[in-house]
Amino acid sequence: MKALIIGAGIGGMAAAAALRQQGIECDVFEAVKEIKPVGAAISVWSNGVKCMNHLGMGHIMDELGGPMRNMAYQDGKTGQVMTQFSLKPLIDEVGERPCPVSRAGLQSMMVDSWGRDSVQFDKRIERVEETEQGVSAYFTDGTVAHGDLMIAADGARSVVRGYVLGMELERRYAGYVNWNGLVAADALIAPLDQWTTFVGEGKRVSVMPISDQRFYFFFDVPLPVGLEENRATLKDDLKGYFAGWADPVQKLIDALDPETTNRIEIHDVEPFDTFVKGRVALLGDSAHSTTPDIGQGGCSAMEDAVVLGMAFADTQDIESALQAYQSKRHERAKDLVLKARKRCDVTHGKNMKVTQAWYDELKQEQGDNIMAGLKETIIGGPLG
Ligand code: URC
Repeated sequence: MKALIIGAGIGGMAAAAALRQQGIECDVFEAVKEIKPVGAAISVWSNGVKCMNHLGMGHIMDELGGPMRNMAYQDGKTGQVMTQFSLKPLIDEVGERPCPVSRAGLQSMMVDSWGRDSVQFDKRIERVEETEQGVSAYFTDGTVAHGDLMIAADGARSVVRGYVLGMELERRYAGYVNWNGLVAADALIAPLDQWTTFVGEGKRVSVMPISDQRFYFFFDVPLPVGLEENRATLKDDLKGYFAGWADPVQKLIDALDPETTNRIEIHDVEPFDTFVKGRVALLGDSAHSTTPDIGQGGCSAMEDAVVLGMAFADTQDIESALQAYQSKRHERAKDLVLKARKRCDVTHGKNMKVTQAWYDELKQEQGDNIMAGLKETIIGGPLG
């Protein structure tokens, strides 16, 4: 049996690993010559780490995961700590740690784990054709690949999604712009072993420790969509949006490199239930594109891959296995997208009264409520 994997991002490489564990041959195709993720880093929460372990890629987490042991919220303006606590009770309870990782590092190590020479780059899919016997991928360079099934991990702007759903979906603007990148970890910005978030005015500034004494940082500002983007004014823009914010925030802006800082208008896609048509399955962002607000985009793709592998462990009948994959995944994936959307709205001042109430809550928080929310998200995954 041979699978065509469309996309060599997190979802595609996780799917290839999962199918290989079931003895299924995979040909992997990637649209671009060189993958350049739009996010500098990504949170792999404990559910994602469990998936990576299950898929034989736990070593990547060991190597890339940052020392995120504590969590804190601080008032953006005054810098005052609103809540600060150890994540140990959560880690002990769910049985695995969270691993914020560099996106480029993760991407590269996942491709290496599969075999870099076994990924065909510069292969952009244009069209899918299915017959009783199999499925064909037609690429824009005029070439065609044939397989028994197709896993379309071709991202939030998936081409294959239109084929599976029979219609195109619009992405929904989530209402905020996110600037993200990596800087040298600096204790004057935040403790080196802590996920620290400064909040105020519906904005947020956050740093997460990743490997090699670096911070993943992101700045979120609620803004209209389609504003001009200009690297030359990036620092001044941030200085403007965060005028009067506490010293660590100013230090972070001073420290960042505008050349390697990404500016993303955050979108998601309204959840849908159909991930599969015949021999073709959507996986990862193509099936459920989320805002990053609960750090579950990558994890959800990894979960898809694990469940896909489990489905083929149960049956080698392609259509039955893909149907089982869909029925086990669509509710969970939808939950995560909607949970992220809800958090997004509270965090980013969709209704400032609600956001203010959240700030007030944070000042009373001992960690239990936040960890209960994180736990619920984590244990809802396929590996518990
Ligand atoms: N939570 C995360 C977030 N990661 O775990 C992450 C967030 N990355 O709210 N936002 C973001 O950009």
